[in-house]
Amino acid sequence: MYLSNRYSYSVIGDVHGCIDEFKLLLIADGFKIDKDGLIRNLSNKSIILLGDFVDKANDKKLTETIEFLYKNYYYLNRESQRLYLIRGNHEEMVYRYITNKIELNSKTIEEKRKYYNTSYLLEKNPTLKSKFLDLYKNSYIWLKYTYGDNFSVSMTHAPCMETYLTQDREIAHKNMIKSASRSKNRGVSLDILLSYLIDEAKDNNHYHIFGHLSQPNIRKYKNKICIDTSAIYGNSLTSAFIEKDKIRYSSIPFQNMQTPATQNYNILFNF
Ligand SMILES: [Mn+2]
Repeated sequence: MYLSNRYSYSVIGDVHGCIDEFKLLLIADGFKIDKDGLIRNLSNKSIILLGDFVDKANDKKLTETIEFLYKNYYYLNRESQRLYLIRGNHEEMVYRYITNKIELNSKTIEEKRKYYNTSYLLEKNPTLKSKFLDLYKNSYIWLKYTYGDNFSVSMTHAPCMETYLTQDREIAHKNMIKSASRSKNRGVSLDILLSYLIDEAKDNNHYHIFGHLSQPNIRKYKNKICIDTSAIYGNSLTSAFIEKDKIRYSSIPFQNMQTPATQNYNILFNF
């Protein structure tokens, strides 16, 4: 979906239930949150979530995140669309589990337990489940912003090959939602696993911003930018703010309002 450049955009990386950091990041980007939890002070600013707002966090924080997004989705988009959701692999898998699109066997039950804890929360809370399903159905696979001939930003949850980027075939959608699995390629460096990112990177201002890869900081090589800075792993939540033909970044450190998840970083553009 193509975005109007009459607005500026706060593009936010993988939230994974980090609702406290998410609200602080919105405030850092000039928004206000009123006592009813509604996002205010928009002027010409819009918000884009890059996907993976569910899983890894605890039930309380996941509930708060879904409620906050749902409420603001309908509040902010009442006249024109100002809050956009891009679909991440976690939304996709939770959707498939809670709508019985995954055949349950010992392997899929183990994966559900290990990676997709939001599924259990939604299965015991039908109201929250219907809100999640509504947000899921309203999510985009890709968004693209253009400003003049020499500046654009394509946004997807996962990094992907250029042949798939902003394409609307099923295989392209799959690749924009999830890249090669790190858990299935343990010990392989990301720069080898995703070598196409380095091969296809260009020194121009046609950027691809993505999340998904949980990094220790913003990772940038030429026009390829990863803004998943591992909030739920105790690091920080990052936004890329796009205004005209400029991008600036803000980060909010993990606030210790919940137990962080653990992982080892496998660093992208590690050269
Ligand atoms: Mn992801």
